[in-house]
Amino acid sequence: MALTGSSYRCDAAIVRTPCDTVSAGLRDGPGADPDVASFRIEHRGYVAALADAGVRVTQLDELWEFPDSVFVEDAALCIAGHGIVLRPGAPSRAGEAAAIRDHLAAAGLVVIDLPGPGTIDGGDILVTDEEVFVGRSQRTDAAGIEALRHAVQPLGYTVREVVTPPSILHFKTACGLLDSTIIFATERLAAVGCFNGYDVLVAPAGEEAAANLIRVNDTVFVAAGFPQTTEMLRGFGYQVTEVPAHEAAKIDGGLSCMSLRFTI
Ligand code: CIR
Repeated sequence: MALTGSSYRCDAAIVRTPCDTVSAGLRDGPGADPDVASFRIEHRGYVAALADAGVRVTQLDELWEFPDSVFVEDAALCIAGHGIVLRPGAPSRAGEAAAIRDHLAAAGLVVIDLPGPGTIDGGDILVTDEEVFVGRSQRTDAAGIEALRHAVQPLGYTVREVVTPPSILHFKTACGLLDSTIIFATERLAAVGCFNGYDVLVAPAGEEAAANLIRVNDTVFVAAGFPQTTEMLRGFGYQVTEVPAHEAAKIDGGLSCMSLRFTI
């Protein structure tokens, strides 16, 4: 039986500095490029918020050859003392997995290399205390989910395969964990019924982009600019920190994507 809160309690995190080429990051549709200097300022704020929440942060050097490499979440899954090297589904991002591998080991995690041929992005994975939700998406396929199932079952987790709504990049674009049994999600995702057995708080209308929140120890990080969400969560007794992530959002990134969080 997993410890209550094991899914959001952490004492360490790995992040990566946004690189000079981040303006070429992948995105769905047209839109303004992120500004590198502004992105780095926001990233420093994100790192400071992690430290304030009691997390020791290891900041990796930028990788100019991978414009999206600031989104370390997609390259690995840190779970129960293990670092699972994933298989990012976008061809331009596949090499990010090898680039994170040694850092997982250096952090003291037991490294597991997910075998091919499937693909799976960390953004499609939501871990609760006992379950691993995985959303099948444009980036995450059946073979990738099967490989992950084999990797996490021996660690005591059950995999729940769900579907990432077609209009969004990743499953966690539309949801985040608030507590061991409470999930915050967009109305659309909640309506699918994939969270049976959990309580769901629905994102206020118009603030669906706030759904990619993260619980870090006793603090919930919510992207800045979503006042109804912040007020609602505070009303439920959560300690909320608003973290600016406007530049990440320009290339479809959010708060969960920018760190790997774990306990050592
Ligand atoms: C991408 O399309 O891969 C990046 N521009 C955004 C990745 C965001 N990652 C995440 O949601 N886990």
